Amino acid sequence: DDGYRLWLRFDEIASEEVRNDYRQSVGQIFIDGDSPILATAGKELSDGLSGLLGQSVPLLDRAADGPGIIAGIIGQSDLINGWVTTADAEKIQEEGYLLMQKEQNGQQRIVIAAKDERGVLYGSFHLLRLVQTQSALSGLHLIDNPKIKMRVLNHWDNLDRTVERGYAGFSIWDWHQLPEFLDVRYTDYARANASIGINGTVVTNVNANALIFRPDYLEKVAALADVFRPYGIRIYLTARFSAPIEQGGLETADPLDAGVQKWWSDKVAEIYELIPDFGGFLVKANSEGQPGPQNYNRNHAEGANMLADALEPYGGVVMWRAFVYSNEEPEDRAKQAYNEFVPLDGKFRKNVLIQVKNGPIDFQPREPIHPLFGAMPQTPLMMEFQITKEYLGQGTHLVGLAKMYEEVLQTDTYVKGKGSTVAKVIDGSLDGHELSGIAGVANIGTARNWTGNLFGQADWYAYGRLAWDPEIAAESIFEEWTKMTFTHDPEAVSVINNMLATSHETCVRYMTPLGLHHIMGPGHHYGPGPWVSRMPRADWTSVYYHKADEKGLGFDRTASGSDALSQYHPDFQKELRDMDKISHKFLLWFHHVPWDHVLSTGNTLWVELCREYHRGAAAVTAMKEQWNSVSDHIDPGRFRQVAMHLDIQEKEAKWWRDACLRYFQSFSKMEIPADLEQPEHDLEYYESLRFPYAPGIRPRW
Ligand code: BDP
Repeated sequence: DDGYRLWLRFDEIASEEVRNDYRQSVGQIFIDGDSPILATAGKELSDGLSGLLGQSVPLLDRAADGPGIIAGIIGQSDLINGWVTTADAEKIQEEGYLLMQKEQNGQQRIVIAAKDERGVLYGSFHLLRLVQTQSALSGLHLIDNPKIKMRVLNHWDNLDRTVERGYAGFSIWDWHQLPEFLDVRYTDYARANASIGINGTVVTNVNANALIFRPDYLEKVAALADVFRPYGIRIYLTARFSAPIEQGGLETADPLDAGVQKWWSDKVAEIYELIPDFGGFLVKANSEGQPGPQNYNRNHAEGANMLADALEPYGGVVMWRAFVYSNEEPEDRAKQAYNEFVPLDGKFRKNVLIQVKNGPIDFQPREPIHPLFGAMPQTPLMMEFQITKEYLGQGTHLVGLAKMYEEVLQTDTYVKGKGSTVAKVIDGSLDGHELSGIAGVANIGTARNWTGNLFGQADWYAYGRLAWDPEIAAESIFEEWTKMTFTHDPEAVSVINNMLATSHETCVRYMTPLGLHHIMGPGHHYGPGPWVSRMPRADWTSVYYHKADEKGLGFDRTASGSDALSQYHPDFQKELRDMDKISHKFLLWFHHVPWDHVLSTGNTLWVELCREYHRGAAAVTAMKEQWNSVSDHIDPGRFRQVAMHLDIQEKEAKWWRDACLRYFQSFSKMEIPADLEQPEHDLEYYESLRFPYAPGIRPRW
């Protein structure tokens, strides 16, 4: 097995008894209604259940006697209306569904009822998941509504098929052969996304190329949109702010210029002519060299609103990123987005969302939440998570990201009292926003198993499930995924879940323990590089972030330092202000701590740092043993893929540990405790390593 089928594996259930049981309840299907999305639901149910039950589960053209599945839209299907109570119907929202087992007038049914066709599709996938994980259907009665409206993937895919920060091969979009050639992967991609509730995709890189707006490219985009539509997925594009110059031949891209405004309105009209359900634009402006409104002395709101006005007549939105950089190097980059965006709260059009990375720096193994969450109550804020592992072991390390997503989503901002979690900010409930959204930077490529590292599939899966409902516990997502992907053996499931559940903390330990951050190799971000000190900008170096000196280690972001801490709510600050009370997770993020300072563990900072690095590396060795213990339950092809990656991860975890300890030791001048394995090489050796072809580097246009 090579992993191509992801979690959508519908192999025959091993136990005949279980199969027979399901045959009684889901042996036939009737979908009342006719539309491409309903047809998808029917086909998925029929194909999936036929595989699982080992016999054909037919899609009927009318409801037959005898037990089976009926599905349809409330208000449109008389049959469905007859099965759903008003009380239940009222609870179902857009894209949500009711899934129940019910007996009525002597008929046994599994009912999937929704207010719209996407709801029926999502309910169908939920039912498949229940059968795949061998859950009981009798007495089933659940209503599930998505908490977040726009659940999108962001592809950092370039038109030449390279993928920025991609570790799974090349881009799956074959622009050259589009629109005529439609790779079967486009359909399989859409299925996989629909199965976890993802309803949008931005197919182009945030470092955008205006060529996408050329008429022939728009036809290619339209061809992809046509493939995605029956799966309920809308397409979005990144908009390069200077496109009116590059594609329109104008002299300016000033958002207040009438000619520029007209160019965008005309372009948007052209897009909607081809793609009537086009979603809108994602924009990276005035960041890392990307053009933006500030080039014309306009602010982010003026830039975003100009595009929003062009999209508004068609119901399109602008997702405007808060990942900005000033040209001058700031004393603390962590403060910048907040400083630029908070004053603009209330100045954005209704169809603008601000897309904010989970933390204030850049997708580090662990960051505190971004201070913008909760600080712009008048503006819908989108979460941007990275699914691709730019800073977390890239293509080779097993790191269950759902734990990290959960930690971020459940963090309390305190802005409206206790319980004002990040999840409630982004689902719109805290401030009563109509629009809500979440984005995940995709980890998908041409690799046969889609994500390169097999366990990367778990991150894609978990992202979709949390986008649907940010309150789902990571552990229950791991359990679903493991059962759908690998095995039902209870022992093996628990071992694999444990690997997923602990691996994020493990990665933090061997890369950036105690709140360290941004100490990776330069440019490609592969491997350790705490010594990096010469880059075009100081805030691209490592020394800028760890501030190691003979006294101690860490970035003082309290009032005695950059005071970035003051950007958070006072109750949030309280937990972090004091270096003796702060959680060790964020110690060196917010404090410059003396090497000999004694921490709550009883160890000095130096000793704790050494022990954390060693705990991390040791946990990878343990993970290898755990994986070996489940070998009987995994097919040999996939077992080996994972085993080989774990070997690399073990080697690299030790490399991280030894390189970082050697480097920090040159400041602390203290010994690594004698009971710990000593680094194999000296610092010069680690510093001398070069990786000119490490994957995922940004191409220079
Ligand atoms: C950083 C990446 C860079 C991206 C940038 C962004 O290193 O490749 O372009 O973020 O999010 O994480 O725009």
